[in-house]
Amino acid sequence: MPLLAILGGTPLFAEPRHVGTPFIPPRELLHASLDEILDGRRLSNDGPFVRRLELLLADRHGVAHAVAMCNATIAMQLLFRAMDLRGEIIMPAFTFVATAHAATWEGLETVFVDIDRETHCIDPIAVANAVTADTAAIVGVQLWGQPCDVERLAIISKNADIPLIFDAAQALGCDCSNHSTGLATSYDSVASVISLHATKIVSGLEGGAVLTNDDALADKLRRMRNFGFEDYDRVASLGTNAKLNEFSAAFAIRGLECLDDLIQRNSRIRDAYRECLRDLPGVAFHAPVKAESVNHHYAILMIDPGACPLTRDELVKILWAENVLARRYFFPGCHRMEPYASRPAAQRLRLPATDDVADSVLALPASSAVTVDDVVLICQRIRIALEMHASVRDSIQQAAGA
Ligand code: T4K
Repeated sequence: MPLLAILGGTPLFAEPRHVGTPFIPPRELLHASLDEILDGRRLSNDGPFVRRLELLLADRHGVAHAVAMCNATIAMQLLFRAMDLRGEIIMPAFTFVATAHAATWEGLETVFVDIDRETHCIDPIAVANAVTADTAAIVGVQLWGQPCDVERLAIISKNADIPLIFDAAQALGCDCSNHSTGLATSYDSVASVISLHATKIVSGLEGGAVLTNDDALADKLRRMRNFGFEDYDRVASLGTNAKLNEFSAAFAIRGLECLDDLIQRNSRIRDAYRECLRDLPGVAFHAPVKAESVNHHYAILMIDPGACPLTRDELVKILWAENVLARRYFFPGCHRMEPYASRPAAQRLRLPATDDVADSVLALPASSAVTVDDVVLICQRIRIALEMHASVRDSIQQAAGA
């Protein structure tokens, strides 16, 4: 049995295994795209690669428009502004903080609601209870690339006549139907935002896009991302610079060409984790409800504090010592981060499912970061750590006291 690194053994990996290792498309193809960009001398401002990327993204997700932007956070901000939202915006607290920041940056009041313990996505009942006369929009987050409860959220949105938006930053390529990113053609005024950040399944180094079937909204967003220009000389409205550059677009196109292979590879990683972690006390591999419609870009463990002999945070330390840089996504929940935590409303806020999930979730290296063989070794170390929990805990406590 190998000696754990936290007990003085050699770390499992010489080089760190990150959760977010970017996928690099084949270099010769990237070089060819770069040459084409350099030869054409069109580097930005709605160039041919951005236009092609937009067509590919719209096609892949079955929507009329994809409006590419410099990242998903800015894309959300522009979307909120383009929709002229004012007042409160309902969203889960269990999300990457960008969801909340984008709304706050645009002057909206975030109303955090709880999540479903199984899916980790926003709880439609909590949403229905949070709707007030001041509600401007509902934001569902497609966490871990899973569609949240789109149907029930759409009913709430329709009944209350409140637009429904999806933060689908993690959901690129999830299912090819319109539900892939939460966008359903049958519901008006709905848009989804995907991310092309370096850590995402398909990356443009940085990047994002708004997906929508609303022609007027797409036109408005295209103007807004380019200083409000309507044509060469005419500025029609307030705008900013949220454009995606040509190299980012080309990088993302090359990634999209590999997307189906990536999803298949991710599924094999998922299966390996699930198989190797079976029967471990208090450790559960998070299974999306509709596995066939998910990109499996994230490998999420749930550590049950009542049943697992080690805490989630002890496991993080053990894994980091092995150079397995597992992450506590998304601890501690947006409602416990600034500027939200010190707001008066936060003192009264009770989000038990969010708090429990945020305390027990552990994201493991997945996707491009690991091979199936790596997964087997990582799980072996977790198994050993649980078996030797008493000495491991002693060692962690001694290190903390030193
Ligand atoms: N909504 C949701 C639900 C999101 O998850 C996100 C982004 C957004 C909105 C906003 O989308 P963007 O505006 O970013 O397009 C990372 C990413 O920065 C962030 O994009 C992502 N979610 C979030 C889940 O993860 P951090 O703070 O955890 O990143 P960082 O720098 O710690 O990187 C993660 C790991 O990846 C590290 O272990 C190192 C490794 N890595 C990272 C980069 C950037 C690499 O190996 N190479 C790299 O180039 O937020």
